[in-house]
Amino acid sequence: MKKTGFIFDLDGVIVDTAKYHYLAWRKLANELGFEFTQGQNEQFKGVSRKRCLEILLEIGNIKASQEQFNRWLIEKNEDYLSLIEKMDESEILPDVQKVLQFLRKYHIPMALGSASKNARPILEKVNLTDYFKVIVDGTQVTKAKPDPEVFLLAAEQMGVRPKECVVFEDAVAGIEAANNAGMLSIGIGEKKVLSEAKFVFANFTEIDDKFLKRLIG
Ligand code: B16
Ligand code: MG
Repeated sequence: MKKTGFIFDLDGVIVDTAKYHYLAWRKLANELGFEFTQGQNEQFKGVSRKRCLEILLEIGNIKASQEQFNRWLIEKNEDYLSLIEKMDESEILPDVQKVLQFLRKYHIPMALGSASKNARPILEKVNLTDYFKVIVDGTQVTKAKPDPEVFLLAAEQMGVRPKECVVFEDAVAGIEAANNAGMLSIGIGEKKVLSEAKFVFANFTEIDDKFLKRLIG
């Protein structure tokens, strides 16, 4: 199963920004007068900012004009940006660098495939930009995960065929997108949540060189 291109999701795979997204959405929900739980936040993972707000307003049973909707989008993003302002390398999830370094040693091209419009500045903050040959983020895609667009674009820009790509994802929609792209999906998180993934690991500490060597042939 020789794999020649590796694609990484950002939020929840490389860094735990999901918790900051959650806090910013919860703040908005509370301002609007309702609760937003961590369980509900699961469905926000890998989903675009706009779609997240649509879901949030459905949860709160709130109707909004286009203008108000856009103002809340801006407000949430400003809150999120202030929460991640001080982010640094210490927020990289365990053993991410180990895997990136292993793949770099074998000259395997790597791409970032994220729904986030803030992906580039976050990679800069945690000092990982240089590992990635390609960065595809929320500013470049028109169709959200589970559509495979983000990963297909990453494969094309790496010059690797989709079936030779591996995708690391923490979101149900992201695993579906990888499968829809014909790529090998690896879930980072819980098996019961990411049941559609080909392999699931709790985090990168569970992924050893032997497994990676098997992937790259
Ligand atoms: P932003 P990923 C996704 O990133 C997050 O999982 C999702 O919760 C968020 O709403 C989305 O990015 C958009 O983020 O508001 O920064 O553009 O997991 O695809 O890296
Ligand atoms: Mg994610």
